[in-house]
Amino acid sequence: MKVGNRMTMYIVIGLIAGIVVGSLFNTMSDQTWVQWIDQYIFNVVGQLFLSMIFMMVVPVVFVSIVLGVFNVGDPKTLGSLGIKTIAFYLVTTAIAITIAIVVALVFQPGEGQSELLDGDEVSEYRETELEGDTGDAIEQTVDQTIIDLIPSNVFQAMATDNMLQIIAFAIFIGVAMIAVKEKIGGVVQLFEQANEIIMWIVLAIMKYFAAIGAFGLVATAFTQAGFGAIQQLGMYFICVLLALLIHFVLIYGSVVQFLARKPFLWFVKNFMPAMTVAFSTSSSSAVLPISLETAQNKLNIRKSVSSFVQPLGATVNMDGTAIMQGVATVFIAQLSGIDLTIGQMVTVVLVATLASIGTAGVPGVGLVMLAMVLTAVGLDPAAIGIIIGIDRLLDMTRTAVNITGDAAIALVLNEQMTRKEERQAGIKQ
Ligand code: DAS
Repeated sequence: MKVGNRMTMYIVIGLIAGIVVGSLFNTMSDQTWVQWIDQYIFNVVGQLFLSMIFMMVVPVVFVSIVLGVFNVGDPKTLGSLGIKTIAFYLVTTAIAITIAIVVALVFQPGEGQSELLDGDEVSEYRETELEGDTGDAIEQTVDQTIIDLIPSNVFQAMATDNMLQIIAFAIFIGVAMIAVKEKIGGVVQLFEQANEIIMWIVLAIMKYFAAIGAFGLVATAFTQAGFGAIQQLGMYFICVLLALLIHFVLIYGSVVQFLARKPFLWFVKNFMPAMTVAFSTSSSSAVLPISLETAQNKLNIRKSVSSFVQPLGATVNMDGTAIMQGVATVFIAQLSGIDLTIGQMVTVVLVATLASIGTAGVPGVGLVMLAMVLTAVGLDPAAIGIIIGIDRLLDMTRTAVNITGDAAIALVLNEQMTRKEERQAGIKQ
């Protein structure tokens, strides 16, 4: 079973229907019957679909990385692949934030809107969301992210969806399987068969539930936020989308065209099924099974590269999120009448890059990390309350960008591995 174009079309139809119906319902959101339909139909349908996909994430990540590491074949190649992967991820994220800051400085979305800081949203957010001093979280993030890389209890890591720890444990298993491969033939086959079963389940979920699930998730988001929320924050919304578009076309276009030497339109067309699911679910983790299947079967990326690079990217590489954080930080500084210094902008780049490393790809996680970025540059984290209303709509787009970056890097590394093998084959001849 594959992620076909027909399924992608059905998901897109579900998305469009969700946007139309949700926007219409948003104009009547004070009606009880609208609230009932939103809560008991849209939200339930959407969350059921999301839960089915989330059910498969830990098995997919664990099995695919074990097989990916084992199929890479030797720890030296794996080490080189790992270093290149992290390097590419950090560079593209830093570029993403820089693009975001430049766009926000040029278009000044926060100019003349300082009254937004006095709105109820800020005080409500301060009372409800901000617990403790997020400023401490930054120091904790640096050493804690390093310490937290290794699970002290693998079952707890899996039970709490701690993706970095699951990835670390899977890497250990994969390397060990390489070391003792003469003695474990059956185990490799077991993992390969488990992978077949898991991927069949994921694709069946997509085939039968993705369209209706996408409709439910988007309909409830637009019923609650609606285009009305965008009007007040139009410039902020446009700046985030513009920065996402520039990064998507300029950076990923260059990476795919010049580093992977593949036509960018071919890449976008073939990766579209994963992008539509990412847009629907607003979760890099939830879309991971589809990202892997699409990358391996449509972009022809080796399983060993795809199943190592993409799960890692779904957790540590969030260019779209970084872009939102870059624009939001400049936006909130402008609301506060503060001109960020170059030093503060560098801090934003570093903290936003670091903040994205330790967090799983789930809906809204970017906004939580934004509190740390704002605190790092001395801005009031409660100002997040201003943008929380439309964040769900932006989350859809930036999540699609997040996973596309992972696939673009996987394509480059796959191409480099192919060229290396061709060179070695040429040398042998
Ligand atoms: N929804 C997150 C993801 O899954 C991104 C974000 O919240 O910014 O990638």
